[in-house]
Amino acid sequence: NASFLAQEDLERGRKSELREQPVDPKKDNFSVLFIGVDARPGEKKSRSDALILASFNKDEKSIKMVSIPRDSRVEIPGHNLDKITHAHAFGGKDLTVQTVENLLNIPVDYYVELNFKAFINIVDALGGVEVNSDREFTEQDSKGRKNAIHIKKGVQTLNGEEALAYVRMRKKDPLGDIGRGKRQQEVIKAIIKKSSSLSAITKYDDIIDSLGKNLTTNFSIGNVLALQKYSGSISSIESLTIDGHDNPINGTYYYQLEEDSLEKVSTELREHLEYNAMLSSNL
Ligand code: C30
Repeated sequence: NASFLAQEDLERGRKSELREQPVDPKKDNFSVLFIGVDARPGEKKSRSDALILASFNKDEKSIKMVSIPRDSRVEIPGHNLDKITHAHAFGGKDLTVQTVENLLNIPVDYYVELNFKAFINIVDALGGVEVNSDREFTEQDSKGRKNAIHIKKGVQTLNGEEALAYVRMRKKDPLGDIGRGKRQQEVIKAIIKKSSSLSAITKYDDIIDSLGKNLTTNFSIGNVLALQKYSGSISSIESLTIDGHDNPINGTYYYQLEEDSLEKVSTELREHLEYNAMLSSNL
């Protein structure tokens, strides 16, 4: 396979510190953290604008996803309480992964870090994605041209630029970054759906070749091809929400995640990964 995939292990190596063994997406349940950045992946000083953790259960063929709002006030290892978006600026994907593991007490087995360009290329290579917008709005395009993108209300197929605008918009939604997180999850679902309907495996080579350094991941090419087979058999994709509320502190806007809700989501994801079961079987 001649495709180039910017594969990069985390500093910790293949295995999460919360795992006894590395997981193999071909035969184990696993988790993936999607990290959307407004920079080149690997550039450490940038913040992350989108953080979505997904768990995959191989027997149920199901996926659960949760968005972590970027202003969530959380403990960043070595940096006390701060916005989770800053974990990336302090320590890139490594610290972002550690922060999410620490917050939810769940191993993050894989990450996919991508920027605008990779996102646009993926959506375009798939021939667009279908969404159902709950509102009509205009948004800037990737070059910063104001109101260059027009999203209608209702079901429509978005190309790469349109899909990017769809997942970036927050100011015209009363739910702000929370509403934006929902649109991001909707688009991930649409991408999974669309990619499963593609028969030609060469499409994947095209996609991977188009990514260059705009997407980095610790999945191998072999993993990605295995996942592509998986995508056709996914039976359900469920969205979970961590409840929270606005919490400005000394003039800085933070989002306070609610402890009960955090606990509930953590438990649900752990069960979905059968993470406890795996630990006890190793005792
Ligand atoms: C391994 C492989 C190949 C595959 C794995 C399998 C799968 C399923 C792969 C799928 C991978 C994908 C495509 C995952 C999707 C993950 C997502 C949803 C990524 C999101 C897109 C992305 C790359 C980055 C995040 C973009 C976001 C959310 C925001 C950045 C506002 C400022 C100050 C103003 C500014 C204003 C707006 C839009 N902008 O956009 O503009 O920086 O947003 O809210 O920070 O800025 O506020 O007031 O200056 O104009 O309102 P932004 P902001």
